[in-house]
Amino acid sequence: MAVPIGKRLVAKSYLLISVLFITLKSIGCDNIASGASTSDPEAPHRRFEYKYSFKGPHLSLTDGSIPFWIHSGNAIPSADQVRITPSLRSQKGSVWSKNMVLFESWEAVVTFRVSGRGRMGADGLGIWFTSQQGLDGPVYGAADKWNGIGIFFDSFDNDGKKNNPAIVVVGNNGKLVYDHQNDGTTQALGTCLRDFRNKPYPIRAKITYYKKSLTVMINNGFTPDKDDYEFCTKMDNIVIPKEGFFGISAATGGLADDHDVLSFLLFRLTEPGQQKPPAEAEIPKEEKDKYQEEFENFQQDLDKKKEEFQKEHPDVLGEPSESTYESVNDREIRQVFEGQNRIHLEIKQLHRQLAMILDEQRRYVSVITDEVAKKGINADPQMSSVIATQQEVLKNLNDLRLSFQESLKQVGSVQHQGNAAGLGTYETVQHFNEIKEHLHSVKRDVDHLVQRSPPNPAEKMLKCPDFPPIPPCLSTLHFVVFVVIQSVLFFCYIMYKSQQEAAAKKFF
Ligand SMILES: [Ca+2]
Ligand SMILES: [Ca+2]
Repeated sequence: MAVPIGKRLVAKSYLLISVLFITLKSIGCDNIASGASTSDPEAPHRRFEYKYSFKGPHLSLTDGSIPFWIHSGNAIPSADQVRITPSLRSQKGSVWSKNMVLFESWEAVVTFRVSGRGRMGADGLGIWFTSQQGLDGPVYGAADKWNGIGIFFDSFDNDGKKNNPAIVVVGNNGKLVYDHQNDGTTQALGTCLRDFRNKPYPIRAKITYYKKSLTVMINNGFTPDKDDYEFCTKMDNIVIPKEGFFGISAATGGLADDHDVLSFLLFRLTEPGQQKPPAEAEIPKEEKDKYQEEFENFQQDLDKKKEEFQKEHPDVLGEPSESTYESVNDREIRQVFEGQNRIHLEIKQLHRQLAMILDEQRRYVSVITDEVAKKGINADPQMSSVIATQQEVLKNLNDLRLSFQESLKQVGSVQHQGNAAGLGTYETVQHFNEIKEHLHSVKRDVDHLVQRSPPNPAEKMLKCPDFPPIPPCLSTLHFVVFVVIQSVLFFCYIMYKSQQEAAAKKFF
């Protein structure tokens, strides 16, 4: 099967990162260990073994495998943990170190969570050191008749003695069949009662095999303090295989828990005074060279790929993004929009002013009408003509206002369309034409008003400014001019009216 080069490269880089990360970690752990040994001369020398360990945040590779470990069954490795079993019924899973452990004394620190929604869970989790990898089987997901030692975190109370969850240590020489019905109590070398399910912090189990003694210490997950261990059990004169594999397995039954392992850290223990394993052995020279070579190859591949990509996509690199500069089209559209906005605002303002004038006009008309009503129907014919003219003015103004309203709508819709689909379409041009027509009709109305306003010869005495010649093309300036004319006209009317009133007073 051909694996894509990209994937392979990524996998390689992950492996390198993992190895580097674990190695760096080991330096840190080693320092801690050295610190401990200086305070207690009897304490063993402790050295981290990255080939038998895993932990986040780069626990698994992109292909789902764990460096130096194999997983089987329902186990699901992810970046920061291995879910040995999900909380589904009858699941089994396990992870096992690929390499055989060849040193005699060790300390394993396992961080895990057992969590489920029920008050009771099942079945439990096993930590193993056995001469063979027990990839599959009935004992917490691992093989029965194992040769070595199993530390079981038994969630389910099979014998009904209300003594679960419990931690049970069972040794086997490869012939014993695990006593599930009694929760292994008949075979237990050591045991302690601890509830390890659903704790706020992960559970930590520190299992030490040193000078033929096996000690199990538990951090109960109630505190974030990682070194807060409690004694669980200790077995002296225990003989376990000299060489073997580490494993973690879990199983669910009718009830189910998530069994998640966050890390497995292994330390090699050496008695003080004994010759420490050579520091060089941590990463043998040939292995170092191999990784170095792999890294260089990876770097070369990466550079090559980069070059190829640049060749294939010359437009992607080396050119500033197009958004930096404005194209001619974009600029035109922007300018049109800005112009549109200005027109829109001007028309709006005109509309408002027109409404005000209309109100004023209405007020005057009502005042005059009242006046006429008071004077009787046979009033001055001049007065009737004034009223008629006023009403005409009112009507024209109203028309003018409606026209403006229509224009406003048109401009608004054009802007909306422009925003949605860009400018320059046929519809837009049409809208512009319509607006133009409306504006022409407005102009006509204004002309009409100007012509009709002087109702009698008295008006002629007043000098109103000349109407400016209207250029063929319309602009917002013309609107302003119209409004000015309208205002002047209005002023003229007021003057005229006051004169009329003065004249009427003379009659009576
Ligand atoms: Ca059980
Ligand atoms: Ca039990």
